[in-house]
Amino acid sequence: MSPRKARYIMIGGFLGAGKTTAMARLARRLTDRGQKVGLISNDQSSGLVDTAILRSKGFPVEEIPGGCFCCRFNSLLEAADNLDRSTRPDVFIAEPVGSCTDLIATVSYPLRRIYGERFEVAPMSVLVDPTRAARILGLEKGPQFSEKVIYVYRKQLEEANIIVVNKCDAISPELRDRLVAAMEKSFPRARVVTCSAKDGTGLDAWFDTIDRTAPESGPAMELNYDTYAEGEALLGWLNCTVRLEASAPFDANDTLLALARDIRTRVSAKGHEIAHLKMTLDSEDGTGSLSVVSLVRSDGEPDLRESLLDKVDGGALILNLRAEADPEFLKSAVEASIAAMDGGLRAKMEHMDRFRPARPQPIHRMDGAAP
Ligand SMILES: Nc1nc2c(ncn2[C@@H]2O[C@H](COP(=O)(O)OP(=O)(O)OP(=O)(O)O)[C@@H](O)[C@H]2O)c(=O)[nH]1
Ligand SMILES: [Mg+2]
Repeated sequence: MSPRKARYIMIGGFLGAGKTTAMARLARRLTDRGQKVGLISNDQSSGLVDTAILRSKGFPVEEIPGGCFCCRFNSLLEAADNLDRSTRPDVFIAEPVGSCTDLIATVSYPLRRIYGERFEVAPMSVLVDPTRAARILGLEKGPQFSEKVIYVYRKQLEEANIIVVNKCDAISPELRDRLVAAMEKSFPRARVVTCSAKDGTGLDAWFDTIDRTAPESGPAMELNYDTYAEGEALLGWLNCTVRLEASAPFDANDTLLALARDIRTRVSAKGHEIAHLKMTLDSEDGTGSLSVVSLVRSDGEPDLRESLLDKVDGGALILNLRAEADPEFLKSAVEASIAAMDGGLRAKMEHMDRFRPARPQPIHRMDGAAP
């Protein structure tokens, strides 16, 4: 391998903030400029919607299932090795699990200190969904997570080098400005930028900020790992794959939207807050195209983020749900919603994992970038 260094860019942020959407945008921009990219997705479990979305866009993706980057640090390096063998990326773009924090001390610093000859580590961006952030910072009212989940959320912002207020297409300029001011006040170390990963507004300024900002080298953020572990474990996690078949062609986009609404009704009826429900349906027609639906809060509307143009006879449904609820409850809610799907659909559950994330146990934790 040549001594050429690859850039390593981490895009963090809470569940549903828009990390995968932004990652695809950044990957496209770099590819258009002639650079080779390698994407790394990560989750507590396997069967990832994010990997399916990114692969459908034609990018090389390695998935690290079964724990966050800090706890699977060696897998992170293996993923980079695999991408090096297939693509030799100039830039790695990595999306950590959305409930994970302390990534500078446990991932960025170790990469710089141990593998500094191989990676040039960029400053860390942390994306926020503005509606979620406005509730957590007390600017707006609405359904909330409990205190220990909010602890994790705020810690993500505290360690950010760049805070990215995303989804500005979906809020008023007035709320955007109030959020920026509140972020600058509460998290003065970070640069705050705004964008819409969906329509592209503000992305160039953010990506330029990544290029122009020196990664920090100071002491690791203070973090109470007990509270962090408790906060993360309040979130129930469910990943499943379901085979759908129908006697007559059906509209996969409408099916996923209806399924998202039905799951939302069941979960919110019990007062649980959804962090992110995301689903893909692959018609397996050989085109690689997908129907993709996301829902990022219990009082939100499902978003048809990618649609299939033609009706389908069946396909593989991947469903990932993260909510502040008992995983067994999530299982019963999802099973009930799948059983209640209409349109003469037959559904066969092929794989299901549900659990609460285990206590984070980082392989490395470093108190600065220099030895
Ligand atoms: N309106 C709007 N929606 C966006 C924007 N960026 C992302 N979204 C939507 O937000 C939802 C979540 O986006 P993702 O990119 O999957 O978020 P994520 O942070 O990767 O989510 P997790 O991987 O589950 O943590 C999807 O419905 C996206 O279409 C944006 O700029 N504007
Ligand atoms: Mg994602």
